[in-house]
Amino acid sequence: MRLSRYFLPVLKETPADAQIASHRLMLRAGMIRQQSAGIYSWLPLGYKVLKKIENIVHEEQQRVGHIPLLMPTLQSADLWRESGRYDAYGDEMLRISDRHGRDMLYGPTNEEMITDIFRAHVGSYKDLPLTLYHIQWKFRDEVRPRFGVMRGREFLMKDGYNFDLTKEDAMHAYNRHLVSYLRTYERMGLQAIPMRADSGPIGGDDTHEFLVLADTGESEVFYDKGVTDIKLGARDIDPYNVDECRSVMEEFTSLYARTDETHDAAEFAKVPEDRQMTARGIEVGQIFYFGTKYSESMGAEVVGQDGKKTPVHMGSHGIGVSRLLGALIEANHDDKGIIWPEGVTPFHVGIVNLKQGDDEADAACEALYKSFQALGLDPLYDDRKERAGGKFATMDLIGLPWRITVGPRGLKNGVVEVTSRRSGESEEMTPEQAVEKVAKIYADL
Ligand code: 5CA
Repeated sequence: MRLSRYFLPVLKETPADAQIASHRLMLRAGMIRQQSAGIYSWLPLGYKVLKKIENIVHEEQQRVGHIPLLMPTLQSADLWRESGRYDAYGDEMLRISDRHGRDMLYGPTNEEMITDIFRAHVGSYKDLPLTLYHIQWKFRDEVRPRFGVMRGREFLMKDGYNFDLTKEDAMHAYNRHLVSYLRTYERMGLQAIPMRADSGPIGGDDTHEFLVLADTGESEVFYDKGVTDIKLGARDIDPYNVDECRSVMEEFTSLYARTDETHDAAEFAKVPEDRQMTARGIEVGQIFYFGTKYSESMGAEVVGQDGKKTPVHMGSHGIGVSRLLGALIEANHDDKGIIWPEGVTPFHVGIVNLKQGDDEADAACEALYKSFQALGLDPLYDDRKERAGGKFATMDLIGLPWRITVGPRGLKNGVVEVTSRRSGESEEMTPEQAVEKVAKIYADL
């Protein structure tokens, strides 16, 4: 993309009503525009990152055998009356009626709808296990929407639902989700710690939230310092292997780590004092096992091996896809702007032409631009007739991890400058070496 032809409405002023860095930076970098409280348009740069995050979530879900589908945002109230949640859900649910006076709602989650799909099409234990998921917009009429996309009213969520014959099978699905979530967050360059939590309106006793530690997080968390040392890394876990998934679950959840909802001071006191940590965290996901709560009330049954009908065991598993942008920026920024991890950056590399209109500089930039494209990479070429300082400030604000600066002086010596956004360090090299260096970084991801 050439910046002169792109739509990047960068703001010069810091928006006064944005209280935290990620919200400020998303507005300033022209990623989002608020349309009403907690409801945003995703401008091209924000939309690009949102799609990258979605793609990672899709890939990691499908890697462990979960199957994508797409359910609508609007749901019939009657489905929710069956489970008893239509009245129980309270004011967070946006209730609408259509022209025929039928009660509808904008889905805050999809347990009822997926259970309806299941009961209509699945009748035998032979079709289990089954995990279906989608990535779809949700609406929750939050009392205090704030911090931009972090606590929106309309937000994008990945929600997945497992159907199993027994509790034991459903706990394997739970553990498998934990493994896939850990990998998903790590691929984005984030550490999200599973913590014992409260299940709220979803229900059930077994639930873990995934928290990214950040001072601006909304949850208070208590944990054993040791949990921050555990990483999934490049381990190759077989998602169908019950013992392997269980052992990852045990490894990641045996040390003390809880949100304020389930915090137990007496248990916490047993953690060695120098390892007792209290901090704040951003909840980027949650997994639940709730047994037969929905299958019993809604009649989602299968015929078992013994020929008898039995309600299926279920769980639901969510990732806050749009919230992740906020969490990523909270964890990766400095006073100049965003610093995208390579895994989610909107463009792989920025090309800054210091002297637009200079034949040699223009030609060198064009050549770099085409070389990156030929390698399947996505460069952003700042080809505007702007001062160098302004170009650098824009690149720093939007946070591309790598920048190549091209100017007549360097070109005289046959070199361009490659700068890391994260370290700020620059290196001179030939344009060919610059392409090779950046291409290798992305190939190694
Ligand atoms: N049905 C279950 C799992 S599929 C469910 O709804 N879980 S949840 O309530 O925990 O939501 C899943 C994730 O969505 C949360 O972990 C959080 O990251 C994200 N989320 C929840 N509410 C909001 C909100 N108002 N704005 C942005 N993201 C949100």
